[in-house]
Amino acid sequence: KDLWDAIVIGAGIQGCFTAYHLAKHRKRVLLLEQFFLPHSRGSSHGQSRIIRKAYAEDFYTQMMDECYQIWAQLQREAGTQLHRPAELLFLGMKENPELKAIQDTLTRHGIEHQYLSSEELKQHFPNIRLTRGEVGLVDKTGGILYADKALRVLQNAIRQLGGTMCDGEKVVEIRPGQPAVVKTTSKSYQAKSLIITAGPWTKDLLSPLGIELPLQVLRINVCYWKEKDPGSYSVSQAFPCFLGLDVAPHHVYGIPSGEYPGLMKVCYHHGNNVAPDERDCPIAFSDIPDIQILRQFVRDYLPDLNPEPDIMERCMYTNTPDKHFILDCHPKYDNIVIGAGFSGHGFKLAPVVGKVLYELSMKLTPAYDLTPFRISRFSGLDKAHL
Ligand code: PYC
Repeated sequence: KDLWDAIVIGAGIQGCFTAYHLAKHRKRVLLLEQFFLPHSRGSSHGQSRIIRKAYAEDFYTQMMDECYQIWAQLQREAGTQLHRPAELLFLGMKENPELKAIQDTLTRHGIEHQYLSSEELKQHFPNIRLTRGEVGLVDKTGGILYADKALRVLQNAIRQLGGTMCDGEKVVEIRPGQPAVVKTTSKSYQAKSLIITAGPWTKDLLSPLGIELPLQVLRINVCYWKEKDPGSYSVSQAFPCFLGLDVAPHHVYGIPSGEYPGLMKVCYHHGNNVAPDERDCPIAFSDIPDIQILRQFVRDYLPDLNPEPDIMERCMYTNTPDKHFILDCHPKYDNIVIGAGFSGHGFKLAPVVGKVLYELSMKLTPAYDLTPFRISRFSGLDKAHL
């Protein structure tokens, strides 16, 4: 009775989708979360995320097909709107190799898209100022996911499917073995398999288990900017989500106004290194270099926004060196599964990530080629070295 089929550590979007698939398949699943739910201390909170099929890599685009189906199914099951269509505009220089690779992927997969010359881009979106003659590529499958709502709906679904969630319990020790033992601040549990989806805390959980994953944790400032003329960048006026490729050393992305009326989300896809428990320590505005980059971007490209952030929220990215996820078993303990390194673009892909992690934990063969996501791609982390 006290032996769980699976324990999932971390109730962010990836852990929740993993628990959802386990519970759907009638597994006895326990989902552990260190903070009381809901919370905003990790990487899955906030009002919105971008959803898109457009990627330079085929493997993400292939996964996105099924992701859209599962998002739609969850939305139907819950009777709650979790997704709103909104075109996704890539803004970049004509010769940008990433832009070309994305266009090629969209063409190869027969996904509806539109290439816009500088002139066409100006006509389509007159309130974007093109400072360097950028061109556009529009993914017509793009949209906005309502992130907080999605997480809430998913957690309700896990309970309804018979899964158990314990929040406010931090994992303090993992003892590998069959069964594996998980000790938290209040209890000890046993399971046939463990899935670790602890976001920025993953590295510290895995160090005592003999692997040092090359994960970099970044503090991300999620900035909202006021429209001078309310509604001019709004989703209801068909303003798109966008990803700016050549506008700064890392991408800048935006989500049209709607979630906070009159405010548009424009963020830098990078930040400062941070220890996850120190993310919310006060930091002087002047010490945040990405805000300066964003101010300049807003001034240059979005002239109808006030170029000072109006609201700043916080989030974290957990990046791998190649920005591809880690979806694999521990090299030494094959009943410990790891989902990590979502590198700021994992939310939309969580339905399939969760399915793959469930399958790995149950020793099933996922339908996707997991080569890009293996731990062994990092030097010194293949089985032979451990
Ligand atoms: O869709 O990859 C994405 C994205 C960029 C920034 C936030 N989400």
